[in-house]
Amino acid sequence: MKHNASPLEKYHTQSTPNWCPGCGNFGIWVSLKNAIANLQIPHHNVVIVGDIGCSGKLAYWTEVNGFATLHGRSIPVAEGVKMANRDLTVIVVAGDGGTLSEGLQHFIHAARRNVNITVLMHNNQLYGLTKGQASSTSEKGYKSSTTPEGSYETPLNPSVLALVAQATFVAAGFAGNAKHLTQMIEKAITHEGFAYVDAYQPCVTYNYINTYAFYSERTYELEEEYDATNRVEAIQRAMEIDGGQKFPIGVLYQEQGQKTLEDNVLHSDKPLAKRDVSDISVAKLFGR
Ligand SMILES: Cc1ncc(C[n+]2csc(CCOP(=O)(O)OP(=O)(O)O)c2C)c(N)n1
Ligand code: SF4
Repeated sequence: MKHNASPLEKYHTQSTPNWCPGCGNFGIWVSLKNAIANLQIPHHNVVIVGDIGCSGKLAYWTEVNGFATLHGRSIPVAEGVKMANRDLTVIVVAGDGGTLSEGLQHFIHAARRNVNITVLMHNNQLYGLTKGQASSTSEKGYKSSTTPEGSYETPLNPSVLALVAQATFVAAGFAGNAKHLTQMIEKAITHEGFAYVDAYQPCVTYNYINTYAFYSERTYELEEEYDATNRVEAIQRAMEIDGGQKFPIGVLYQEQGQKTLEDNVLHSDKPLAKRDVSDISVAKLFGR
């Protein structure tokens, strides 16, 4: 590392990000590094599970443990990592395509299982890596190679989906407001249970609708007196984005004290990976 390295450079691998200049992924990356640094989690205790896409490449460039998975399969891999070693901080980085199309079922079931992982969704409202095709969160009218006349499908609302699937933590942030997004990621990581962060991420190359200016004009921070323990109110707030005009950012919902998947299945705080297996035999499974 250079002697004048910035505090976040310790999280850089030897490769340099090849995101397009100005891409919102940079703001999300800074926020994630800040959050890990602020929480003082040792590098070796963090696992970033990257989906396929511009978003998932974040895992290549961050100097913690990384796992590159298939498109839409980052959540089940993250669940497996957490179940094997519950001491690890497990963070999924994935796009709206991987999370809400290819991997939609995993998103819903991980939420209701309350597995203690963070899903950080880079929501650029399109398929970035494959050149801007419409995704589940694209605005109606969004034109791309697969929607030349403009998308006619109603976009999914990811936070509402997470809330209906019984997620115990749901927050939203904006890549152009790294200070706030850092706080959201910190709260998600420290939450005991499934945590979802919807990060609004401008794709400067393909998305001319959901730009930095679009979000700067439309995002607002939830008021101090907002009650984040009321799921119905959270759903109502999350639904504000449906008109494409108002985007609340902050912790929409948090429910503490629910058992996690690890609590329910492992019955021990000791990670599976660290248990003594010397007296366990699999011979019976093979009929011996
Ligand atoms: C199962 C599967 N379907 C399709 C692809 C092709 N593919 C690779 S990246 C990508 C788009 C990724 O979009 P998204 O998940 O939104 O992430 P982004 O690139 O926008 O960050 C697609 C369709 C694939 N690799 N695997
Ligand atoms: S295509 Fe879009 S999402 Fe992908 S790196 Fe470029 S600006 Fe970012």
